[in-house]
Amino acid sequence: MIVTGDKEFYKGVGAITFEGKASDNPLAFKFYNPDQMVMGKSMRDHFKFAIAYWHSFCGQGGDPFGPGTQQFPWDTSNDPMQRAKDKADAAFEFLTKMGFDYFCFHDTDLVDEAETLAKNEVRLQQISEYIAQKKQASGVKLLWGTANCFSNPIYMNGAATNPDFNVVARAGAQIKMALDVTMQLGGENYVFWGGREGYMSLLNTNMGKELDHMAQMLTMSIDYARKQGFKGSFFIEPKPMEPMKHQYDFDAATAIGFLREHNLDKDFKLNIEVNHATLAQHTFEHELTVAANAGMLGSVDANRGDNQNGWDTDQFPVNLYEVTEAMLVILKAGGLQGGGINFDAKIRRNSTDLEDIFHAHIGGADTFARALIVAEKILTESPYSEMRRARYASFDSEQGKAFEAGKLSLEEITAIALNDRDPKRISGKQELYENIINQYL
Ligand code: XLS
Ligand code: NI
Ligand code: NI
Repeated sequence: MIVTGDKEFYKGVGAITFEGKASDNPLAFKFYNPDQMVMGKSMRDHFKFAIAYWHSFCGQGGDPFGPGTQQFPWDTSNDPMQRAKDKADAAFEFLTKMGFDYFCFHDTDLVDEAETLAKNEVRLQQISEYIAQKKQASGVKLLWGTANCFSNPIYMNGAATNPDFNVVARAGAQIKMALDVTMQLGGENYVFWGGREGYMSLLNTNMGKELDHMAQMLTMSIDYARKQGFKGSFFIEPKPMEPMKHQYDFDAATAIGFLREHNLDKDFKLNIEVNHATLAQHTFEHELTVAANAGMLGSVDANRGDNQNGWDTDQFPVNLYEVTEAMLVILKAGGLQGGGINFDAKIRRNSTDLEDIFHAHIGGADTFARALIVAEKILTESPYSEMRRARYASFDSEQGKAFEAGKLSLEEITAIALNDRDPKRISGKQELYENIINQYL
């Protein structure tokens, strides 16, 4: 059901439905068919597609060289509360036209920050009540909320890792208020992306102290939310750089090590973002695999980077080969734990029609849907799984099993090597694996 406010913002666009590959309607899904079953689960449930409030309803295309290029018709009132309500109307109209079930937000996306924290809390509570009604009317759910502890200049030296305790306390208050809104709106998860948690120079930075402070803030946040009855997951979203030269949550492996060191691994999982993976010189597939191996594959921020430059371009996903590799990892891991696919992506600065945002999300959803169908076929019809199993078959032998179980000493393994055999040369067959992916695309 489409839910609009007093006025309709996306005039001329109705409900986006599945029409199949043969359709030439640009405002229809070609592959994403929400109720289609794939490996025993509907596409809707595999993905839990979410829209990112910040990119789609706040960011107007400004860059370091010039202001925004889009004129949002919901961003006109002089009253910040009215603007926030109009923005919520636009968000829910868009969501319900797309047929997506989820959204994600930062506290500061919902309503402009007031001059003081206390006034800000009042604003947040008001908009939270308004959005709760829109949720009720539409059935749309909240995948996760988060606190923007990076845009306000007060955080220029960090938030939880700020050298000044007064700023750390302010960050704590902001996180508490964002958690409150997330819980009021039935949020299924809560995200920490360490925007300014990192350093520009080690000369003025006590890294050990700052990391301990960060862990302390996460511990306090968990304690508070659990006390209020919050059952969802907390996610860390790794990113290696930008805005800081070095971000503390550099990549999945770094974040997992940090969480385990500070006993946070029971409450936390990871939110893996494609463009953050590539900024860390990894692939999306690599970061997903590291998280899955640790049992911490929580959620995905879907987008893509650009091979020709080295920053977070947050483009919508189109690369079928890359997303198929990712879906293979996600399916093998048994799906995402509690999270979904949040389009943390923005249209280009010169995409200025109101309908462009529909094309962007349709393309992203279709890319994931197509990749899911292909990945299912690769797993169930192709020799891929058997080839991977056979590659490690020697560990199914008696001695191989004993090694894996920790029952062999270095002397014993030496004796096996001396007695038995010279290892054969066994091909890794990478090109064949690559061809199999192509064959099923
Ligand atoms: C920025 C991050 C951010 C988080 C939420 O690069 O992706 O958008 O997802 O704070
Ligand atoms: Ni990002
Ligand atoms: Ni993100």
